[in-house]
Amino acid sequence: MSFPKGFFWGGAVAANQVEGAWNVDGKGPSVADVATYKPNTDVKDYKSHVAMDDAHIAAAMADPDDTYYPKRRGIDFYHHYKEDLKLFAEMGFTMLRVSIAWTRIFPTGEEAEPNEKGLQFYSDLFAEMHKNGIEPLVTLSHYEMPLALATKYNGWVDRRVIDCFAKFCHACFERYKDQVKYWLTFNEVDSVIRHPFTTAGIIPSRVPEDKMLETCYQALHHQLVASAMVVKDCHEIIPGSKVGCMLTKLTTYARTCAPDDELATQAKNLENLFYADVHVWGEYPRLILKMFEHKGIHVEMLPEDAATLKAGCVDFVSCSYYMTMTESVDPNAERTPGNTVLGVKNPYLPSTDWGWQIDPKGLRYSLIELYDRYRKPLMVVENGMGAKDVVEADGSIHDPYRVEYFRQHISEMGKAIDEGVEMWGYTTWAPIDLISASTNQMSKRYGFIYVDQDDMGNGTLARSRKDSFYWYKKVIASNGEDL
Ligand code: BGP
Repeated sequence: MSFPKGFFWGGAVAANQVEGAWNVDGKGPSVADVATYKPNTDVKDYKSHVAMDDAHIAAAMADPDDTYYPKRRGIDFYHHYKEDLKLFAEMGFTMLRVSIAWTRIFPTGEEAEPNEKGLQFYSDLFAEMHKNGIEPLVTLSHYEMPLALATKYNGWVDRRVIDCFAKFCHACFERYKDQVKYWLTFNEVDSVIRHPFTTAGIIPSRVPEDKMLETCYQALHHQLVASAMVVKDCHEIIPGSKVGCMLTKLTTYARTCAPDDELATQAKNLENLFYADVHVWGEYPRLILKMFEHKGIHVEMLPEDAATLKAGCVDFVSCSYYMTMTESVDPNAERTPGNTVLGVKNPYLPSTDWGWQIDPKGLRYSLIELYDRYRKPLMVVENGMGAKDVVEADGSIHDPYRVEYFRQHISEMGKAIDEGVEMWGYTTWAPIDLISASTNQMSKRYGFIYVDQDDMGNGTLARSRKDSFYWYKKVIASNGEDL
């Protein structure tokens, strides 16, 4: 297996899942800060975010007790980042994917000037990364838009949010132009359709049910236009910068080879890829515009949007990859949850405790598909396994399941590279335990580094190395040879 020289190895996190300090140094509340954790429930997906309405938001903001809002405390990366970066450097990381919390820079999204303390925090963070030999990969929007834009405009449904975002990104490019070369615009840009509040600040109770899908596509269109605008801006401000799109890669297999299953599967895959199509090609695929027409979906596009999309094509394609899904037209086919989706169960695959199907070969399949379609360099910027870890009496944490998950996925990624796929890097989700995006649980752990904190926020926040820590270190040291 031959990972290219200079291949980036590392991990990925999002501000709202690690930083904490949600109302410190001028930060405004984001949509993530009002998502509730309900104790004693077997949460497997985004229930609390889906049920979001104005009354819930008002109650969350009036709640003096942060206990039920785990993203407000994260793992206190805001104050622990130096220690955490040292641990990442010890594993040999050459890249760390982080996001910038929009609300640290523009607390309500509409201030005339950026918040200096917020800007300084990330300046310090990037400086510390470089000191540790770690290249930053920065996501501009990772499920953490200003709550004020959600309540005032119903989020990305309103076209005015484009300018708010462009202003935020411009401030970031200006400030970090000498520190950050690699950027991503929207995390999992496709997930608006599945989780409108978290990803686009759309308050579902404000939208008639039969208009929800159209509303989501409208918000998505605004995000796609915004993304293209900021790609162009980044290229102008930071010569040589590389800006990518980020897709939830949900490769779907047909449950059977019955033609109806195959057609349903093809439709799923076209829908999944269309987001990246627009980013890479700068235009909507004809098949998707037809699909809108057939479903009676009207997306308002201004005449100038076509030129904007064309002028802001991305330099590379990135994705999260956790699982594949299966499709069937049989309404009785057994279902299983996946990353932000519910799909048909694949009888050939094992699953995690949260029902996410484990499919390392699906990663190879997905990379080949993406490279063949786009002919752009790829990065896998999220891949990992949520699991319940046990701390032994002596403090050690044995996580062979995690090692096995990564061993197989990295091996398949190596094979894809051998087959000709061009790849720049791989950042695992997540190198350190953090708050789960969908469930808000702490106990759904992803890290090589354990963080002493439970679902209710009890714990010392002490960091410790799991067995997988030493394994990943060895993988990086051998540039993926020693798995
Ligand atoms: C992706 C998100 C991440 C992340 C990951 C794991 O969809 O981009 O933010 O959290 O999934 O999901 P979860 O935390 O729900 O297990």
